[in-house]
Amino acid sequence: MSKTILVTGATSGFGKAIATLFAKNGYDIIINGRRKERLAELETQLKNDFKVEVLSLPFDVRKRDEVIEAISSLQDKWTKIDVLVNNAGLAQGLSDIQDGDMDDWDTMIDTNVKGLLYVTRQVSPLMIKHKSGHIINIGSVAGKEVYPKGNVYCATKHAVDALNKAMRIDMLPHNIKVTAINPGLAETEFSIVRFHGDEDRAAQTYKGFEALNADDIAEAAWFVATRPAHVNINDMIITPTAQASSRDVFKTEA
Ligand code: NDP
Ligand code: 8X3
Repeated sequence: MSKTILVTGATSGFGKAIATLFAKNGYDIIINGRRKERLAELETQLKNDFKVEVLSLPFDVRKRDEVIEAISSLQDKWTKIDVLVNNAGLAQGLSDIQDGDMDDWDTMIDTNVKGLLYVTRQVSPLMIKHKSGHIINIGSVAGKEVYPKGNVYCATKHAVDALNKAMRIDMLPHNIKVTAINPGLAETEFSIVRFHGDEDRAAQTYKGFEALNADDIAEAAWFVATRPAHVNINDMIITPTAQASSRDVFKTEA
């Protein structure tokens, strides 16, 4: 019987690459995101390219009722979720704390922390029922250390780090694996979102070195999901070769 993965935030970046790689390897896929047209496009593409079953499940992870409604509406076939990737997330803004935009703060906290919790709260009981599963949390190097002006985004990813460790303990009796993948600088739509659509400023972030790409993270997700039953990868930090930490990036040009 084929396996099923649910990927939040699959309309772009890591989530899209993860959904695509798992589909390529025969998984049936539940794809989530808010942009329905992108989900529909990806659904068609994955079905055509890989002949797997794909279910688009649009919802906003920040909206508790939408999350509950979406997961509880799943037909039986889709309720045995082997892998959940808590990937939906974002940074908005890059400011000193005294200048921060409080709407940006709310969005980051609601998405990266509360959204991850809402989805996990709905999916983990399904995994427990089947006594198996794997929750992969997409954290960040920003969850391991802070950097200037990163304050609230870093705080949300530190929360993901803590929740990953806590979930690992809570899931132990249920034979459910829990893994954090913590990427460094990766070129996706992340910085365009962070800078509120300013593509030039976003592109500047990745100048002068080779950033990670979404496929690098998809390969890491595939690696952790395909270890033998007795092996759990707890925590993984992946950076570009040119990046040693949030603040140490070797750039050949500014
Ligand atoms: P992208 O902006 O390319 O993708 C983000 C995805 O999250 C989109 O599919 C978006 O879909 C989804 N999303 C955002 N808000 C919501 C929401 N409220 N409900 C449902 N889905 C949502 O960025 P990345 O792929 O780079 O980011 C993925 C994750 O990786 C994030 O958690 C990010 O913090 C983390 N990360 C990114 C790094 C990087 O440098 N790129 C490094 C380390 C971690 P839609 O807009 O359609 O809802
Ligand atoms: C994204 C990586 O360094 O921009 O989590 O915070 S960084």
